[in-house]
Amino acid sequence: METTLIILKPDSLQRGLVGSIITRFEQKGLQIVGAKLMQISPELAARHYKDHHGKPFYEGLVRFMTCAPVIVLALRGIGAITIARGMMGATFGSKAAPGTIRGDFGVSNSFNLIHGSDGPEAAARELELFFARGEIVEHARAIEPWIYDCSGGRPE
Ligand code: 3AN
Repeated sequence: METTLIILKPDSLQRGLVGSIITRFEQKGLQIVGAKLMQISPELAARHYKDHHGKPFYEGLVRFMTCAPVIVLALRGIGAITIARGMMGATFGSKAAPGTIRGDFGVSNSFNLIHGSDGPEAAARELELFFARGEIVEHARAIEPWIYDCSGGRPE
């Protein structure tokens, strides 16, 4: 099982798309193990986007991410990181394929609705940045045996 960090960016909340986006992840079968509304501080944004520091879009990106509240989610499932990235679509709304979150809900390249960790190392680092100890609650889902085939002893 893998856990990934998802951020529903300020445009998702301002445009009232939170429910639609979370519904997609729920319907896919990913489990919500962390969720909170928060306003990202410039310091936290700088730590989160440290790899983009110095790039032409960096200042605008930090301004955007800190301008209004976001919702952060911890989503869990087998292959959750790759699955969530696929569901998000390409970085730019103008290029993202129909059927993806960015492809269906946005046209902007900067206001692209959602962030998702791009690998296991990033996921571990980002989950620690955004969730304090105890805020991620791993729990059994009654529906689990219908989400995964558990007949072989291991979920598949
Ligand atoms: P992704 O979120 O698809 O993994 P990254 O990690 O390449 O994309 O970029 C992080 C964020 O920086 C993107 N979500 C997007 O908001 C912003 N970004 C990346 N490249 C550009 C760009 N050329 N112009 C404006 N914003 C950008």
